[in-house]
Amino acid sequence: MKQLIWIAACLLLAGCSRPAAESQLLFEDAWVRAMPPGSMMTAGFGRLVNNSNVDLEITAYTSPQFADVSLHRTVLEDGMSRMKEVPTLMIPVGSEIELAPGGYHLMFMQPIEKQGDVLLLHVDVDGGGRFSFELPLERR
Ligand SMILES: [Cu+2]
Repeated sequence: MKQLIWIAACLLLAGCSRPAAESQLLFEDAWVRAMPPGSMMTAGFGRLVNNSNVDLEITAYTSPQFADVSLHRTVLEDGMSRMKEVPTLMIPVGSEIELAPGGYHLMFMQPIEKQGDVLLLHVDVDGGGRFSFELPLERR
């Protein structure tokens, strides 16, 4: 039954081209830092888990609430902390990638509409699948 609901939600949201059983991506413990008034960007964290039976390569992130969403990684270069965009992210079968302060993180930039309590995030994977997540905005 859970599977059926997932498929229905998936079709409703974006028209996935693959059945749910073939490609399942989870976003565990996901949260987005609540934005102070006037702020133009924020960051999201959690664990992206490949629960499917194929490797998943993430190729795009979008949200109806932001004009620009991308994956960044904070790296140390010459003792300086810098953020670099990560255009694609491969998550092998059965593995997970942690997004945490100081490492990988989602950057949400150029807010389009009022944020409320929840952000909608679409994650596109190579081959045409799309996964959608609702991420809570939290003050941490
Ligand atoms: Cu960043």
